[in-house]
Amino acid sequence: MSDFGKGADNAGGSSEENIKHWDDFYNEVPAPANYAEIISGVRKFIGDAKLEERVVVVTSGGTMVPLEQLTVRFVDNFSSGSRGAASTEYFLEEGYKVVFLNRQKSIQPYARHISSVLDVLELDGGANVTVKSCHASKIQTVLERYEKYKTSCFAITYESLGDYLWFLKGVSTELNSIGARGMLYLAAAVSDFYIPKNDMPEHKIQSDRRPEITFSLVPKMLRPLVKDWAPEAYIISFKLETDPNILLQKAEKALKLYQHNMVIANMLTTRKKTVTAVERTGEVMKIDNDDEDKEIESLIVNLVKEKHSKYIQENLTKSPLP
Ligand code: 9Z3
Repeated sequence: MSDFGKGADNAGGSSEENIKHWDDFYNEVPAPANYAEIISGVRKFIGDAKLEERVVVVTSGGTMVPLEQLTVRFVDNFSSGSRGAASTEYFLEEGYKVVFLNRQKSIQPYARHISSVLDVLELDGGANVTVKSCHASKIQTVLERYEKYKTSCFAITYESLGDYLWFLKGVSTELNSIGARGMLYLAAAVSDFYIPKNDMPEHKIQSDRRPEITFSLVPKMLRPLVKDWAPEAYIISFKLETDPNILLQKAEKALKLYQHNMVIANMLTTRKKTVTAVERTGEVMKIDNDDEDKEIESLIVNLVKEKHSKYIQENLTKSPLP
């Protein structure tokens, strides 16, 4: 439990006064059915990391918020999962172990380079299935990279906001066991709104009248994440806006409020070309990608790896290894 009292937990502006405490959210939303099994797998995966190895938790994809208990309709946050999948590959190549917390059916590392099986395979003489020769060398390169790194990646899938937040809490608590060598890279697009179970109709909303849907505000989970779950880790959140005039100020406000290590600010329309990283130290770093053969995630991962190295060094000086 953090040192913030329940009343002040969500402090930071009058607009946040109506937000529930995060404990109430977890009491109200059931954990995913496979939660205990997944978290014990994560514990082993992180526990097996060698002393010199780093682990990053990459979150990826949008969260789904159901409108009905027997869900036919839902609202979704925009994210294809491209940022998370590409970043995962670059982290693996930089020697990180990766816990990839991703939305079901979102873009996947390595698989993203290969088009649909129906495009790459063909019936050879009517009996055997073979890879079309024009795709063979690319598929071979991707498979080689996948084989090399697959044991360094632990994938968890979620669909709803509730499942995402349960896994985030469990995984980040496990990550804290390796201290400063852990990093959280929160690229998932997480809903700010949800409907508590008691306010949600059981059955499909009928269309004989205009629906009245009232959302509640989701507690700001970055607060307990930084204070209680993974206080030792290097924590990076992403800030997504559509209005360029508020982007940087929102990023700076988040850093001030939650006291984590970095916010990477991006605009919906230009997110693949330019992002701005703001560190808690006040340093502002613009990353532009003008090279069509490069992905911006390779530049982002280079930068955050460098900052993470510095953070590990600083923490070693604070409490050197025995
Ligand atoms: C991001 O800003 C990601 O960069 C994108 C990536 C979702 C834009 P794609 O998956 O897109 O490559 O298609 N993620 C964070 C979005 C978010 O929900 N941030 C919250 C906010 O902005 C704070 S945690 O308030």
